[in-house]
Amino acid sequence: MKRLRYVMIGGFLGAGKTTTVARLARHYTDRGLKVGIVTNDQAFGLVDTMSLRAQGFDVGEVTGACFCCKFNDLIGVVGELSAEERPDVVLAEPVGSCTDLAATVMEPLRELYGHEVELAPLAVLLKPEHGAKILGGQEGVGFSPKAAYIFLKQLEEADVVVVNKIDKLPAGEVERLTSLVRERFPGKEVLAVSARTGEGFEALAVALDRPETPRLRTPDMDYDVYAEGEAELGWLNCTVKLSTLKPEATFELDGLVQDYVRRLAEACRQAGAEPAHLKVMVTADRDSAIANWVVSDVPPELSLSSGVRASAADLTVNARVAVAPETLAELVRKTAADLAAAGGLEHTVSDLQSFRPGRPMPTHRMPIGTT
Ligand SMILES: Nc1nc2c(ncn2[C@@H]2O[C@H](COP(=O)(O)OP(=O)(O)OP(=O)(O)O)[C@@H](O)[C@H]2O)c(=O)[nH]1
Ligand SMILES: [Mg+2]
Repeated sequence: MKRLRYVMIGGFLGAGKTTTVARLARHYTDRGLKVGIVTNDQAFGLVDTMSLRAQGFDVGEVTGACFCCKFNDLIGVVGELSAEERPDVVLAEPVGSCTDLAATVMEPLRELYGHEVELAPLAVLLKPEHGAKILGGQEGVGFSPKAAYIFLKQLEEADVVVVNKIDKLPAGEVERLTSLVRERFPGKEVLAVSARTGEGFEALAVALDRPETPRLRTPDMDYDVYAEGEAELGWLNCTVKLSTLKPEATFELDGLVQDYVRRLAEACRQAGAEPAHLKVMVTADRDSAIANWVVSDVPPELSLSSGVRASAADLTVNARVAVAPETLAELVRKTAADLAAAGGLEHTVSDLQSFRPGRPMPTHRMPIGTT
């Protein structure tokens, strides 16, 4: 039987993994391949799963911890995606604060499931908003060096580093980021793409079609620094239900989700809290819109517009911000109340989970090569 091809797209929070996964899924589907997608989060209630399903993709999710700590769940979810018809390609998006994937996910997949699964090279997206500062050794990144350690470790273990969002980078910035990556990681393959426009995707698809690059050694990984870097982030998922007081009254979904994210971004800014990624999806029946905030010095944006009005809607809030989770929960609740008051809406907050990610405890960590 032909082996299923496992394509994992890593990269920091807000780097553009889900946007890339959706574009690659269309690329493979257009070529007649059956595609399955696996999303991943520390909590449940994922914007990524909802948005990819809304685009018509077959999506399974691993929730509650990263792939490495829930390796058997990953295998189970891939099995479920194969229940009716085995996918040719599985696109997997790990949690954006997760690293050491080569030793904890790829090597175990090869060792234990190599007869069923074939591995594509590990592509890691470089988030330019934080990457330029971290790679350039600039002060005021907004995160401590421990979170920056994770960012750099993700790039270090990549077979191919992919500078994303080139559509919005000023002239010369792609070259600067590419040389910063090459200086730090000599010999690394670096590509440049826009997951939004599709620029550079032919080269990415070619790179992903190659056999996996043989790895020579297990990466050095300081799990204390990794754990402390991850725990710097407040992590919050919840749902906010909103409805007009009079059933005949309506609001714009796009305006509502933008207003919420702008207000929450402003509240985080005032608390001095750097976002890794704040994403909020609004849904009413089958319509949805998404607003995102990925770095403190650039305002939030609408990444998916619905163009519709409704009298009731749900906001799914996924916030990963460098602030205490209790503070984040307060800000999320208060912003929901303020939004409702300003629009004359009723609101309820439910399914709120807020925490600092726990220490990563991989199911497997397998040595690579001979060292
Ligand atoms: N301008 C531009 N924006 C992009 C591009 N790719 C992604 N984005 C935006 O960056 C934000 C984050 O994109 P996602 O695809 O959700 O990023 P992610 O890596 O999946 O984020 P997490 O799952 O939270 O780690 C969204 O606002 C996207 O629209 C791109 O190529 N160009
Ligand atoms: Mg994502």
